[in-house]
Amino acid sequence: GETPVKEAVPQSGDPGLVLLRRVGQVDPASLDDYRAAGGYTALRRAFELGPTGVIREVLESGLVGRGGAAFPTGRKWEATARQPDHPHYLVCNADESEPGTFKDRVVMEGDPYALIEAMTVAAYATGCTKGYLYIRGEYPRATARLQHAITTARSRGLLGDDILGKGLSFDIELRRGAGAYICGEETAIFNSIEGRRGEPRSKPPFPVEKGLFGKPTVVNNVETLVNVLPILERGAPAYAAAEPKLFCVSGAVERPGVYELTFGATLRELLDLAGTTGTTRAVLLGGAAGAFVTDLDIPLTFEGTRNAGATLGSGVVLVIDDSVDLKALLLRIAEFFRDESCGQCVPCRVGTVRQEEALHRLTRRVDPNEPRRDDDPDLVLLREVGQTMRDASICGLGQTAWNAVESAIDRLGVFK
Ligand code: L3W
Ligand code: SF4
Repeated sequence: GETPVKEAVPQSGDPGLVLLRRVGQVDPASLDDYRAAGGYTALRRAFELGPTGVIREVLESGLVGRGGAAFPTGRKWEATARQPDHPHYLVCNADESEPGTFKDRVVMEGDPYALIEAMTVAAYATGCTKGYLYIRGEYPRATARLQHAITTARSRGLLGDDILGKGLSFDIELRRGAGAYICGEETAIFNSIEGRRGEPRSKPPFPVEKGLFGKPTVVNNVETLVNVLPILERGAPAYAAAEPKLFCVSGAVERPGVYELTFGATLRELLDLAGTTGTTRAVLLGGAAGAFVTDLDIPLTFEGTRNAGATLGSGVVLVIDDSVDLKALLLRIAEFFRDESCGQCVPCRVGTVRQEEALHRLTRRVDPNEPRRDDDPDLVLLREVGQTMRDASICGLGQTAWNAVESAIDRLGVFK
C-alpha cells in the first residue's frame, strides 16, 4: 500500500513552503480549491509575458532539471521553441523510479492541478500542442488524481482548444509505465510511448531536435515543471533569491518523508529536521545511481555535492546508521542494476553481471581478521568493470551503476 500524502510531508502546513504549499492543504480533486489557493495565476502571467518572455524568465531564474542531471531548463525550452519542424511535443517525466525517490509522487497526489498548469505554461512557451504525462505504473493514486484533474481542466476550458480564450491549443495524454526503471530515461520514454521496446536511444541528436516521433520535444521532470509556477508568480529574481528544492529523506530517521528547503542548506540541517536515529555512519545521496558521503556539513546544492564527489541527483537522502549491513546493501544495489539493465549495450549488460558476481565473492570471503589488500583481484576487477561501465555505456544507468559501490569501498572502507 501507499502512504497517504500528509504523512509523507512532515512540514505540511508550514507557511514558508513554495512547492509543497498546497500539498495536504487543498482537496486535490477540486479545481476550485486549486484556483482559490493561487492556481492559474502563473498561466495568466505567462499570457502577459508571451512565449519569449516566459523563456526569458525561466533562463533568468537559473532553473535546472530536477530529475538528476541538472540541465538548464530555459536552454532546453529555447532550443525547442526555435525548431522549424512541427509539431513540438512536451513530455513530463513522471516515471519516478530512482530507489529512494518519492517527491514527484507527493506533488502529483497532493497538488495535481499544479502539474497540469505547469505543463500548459511549458507548452505555451515552446509551441507544443500535445503533451504526454508518462507516469510510473506503480503510482495508482497519483494516476487517478491526475486523470481526474486532466478531465476536469479540459471540461473547464483549461486544456483543449482556445485555453482561457487566448487561442492556445494544448492537451495532455496520460501514459503509464510497466515497471521498468529504464523507462525513466528520456529517450526510452519516447520508445515506450511510440509502442517500441523501452530502450534508450543514442544522443545526440538531443530530444530538443529529434525526440518523440522524431519531432522536437521538451522533456522535463515533474519537480522541474512545477518550479515554473513560482518563477512566473514571483518573478525570476525573487524566485532565485530563495530557490526551493525537494528532498526525499528515508532510512535511519524519525520522520522520513519529503522536505522542502532552499538551496544552500546543509545536509546536517536537513537531518536535524528529520531526526536521525542510531549513530549516522553515512548518507547515500542521489539514490542507487548516487554515492555515499560522510561529511554532514556539505551544502545541498548541485555544486556542493559534486565537490564532495557525490550528486544531488533526484534528491535522495538515505541515512545509514551503524546497524546497516553495508555489504548486503551494496549487493542489493548491484542486483538492482543487473536486473534493470536493458541489455542493449555490452559494457552495462555484462558489467552489471560481473559487478554483482565480484561483490558476492568478496562478501563471502571477507574475514574480519584478514584485511583485504588493494590488489585483491576482485577489487581490481570491480574497478576495471566499473570504469568501463562509466566510460562506455550508452545511458545513465550503466554510467552510474558503479558509483555507490565505488564510494562505499573508497570512503566507508567496505571490504577492507
Ligand atoms: C539539448 C544539449 N539538450 C543534454 C538534455 C538531455 C536531458 C538533460 C540531461 O539523466 C541522470 C543521471 C542520474 N542540447 C543537451 C541537452 N541535454 N545536453 O539535458 O541530460 P543527460 O544526458 O546529462 O542526463 P539524463 O540521461 O537525462 C541522467 C539520473 O539521471 N538518473 C535518474 C533516475 C531517476 C529519476 C527519478 O526517479 N526521478 O530521475 C538515472 O540515471 O543520476 O544524473 O534532457 O536531453 N546539448
Ligand atoms: Fe541499456 Fe544499460 Fe546500455 Fe543504458 S547503459 S542502454 S540500460 S544496456
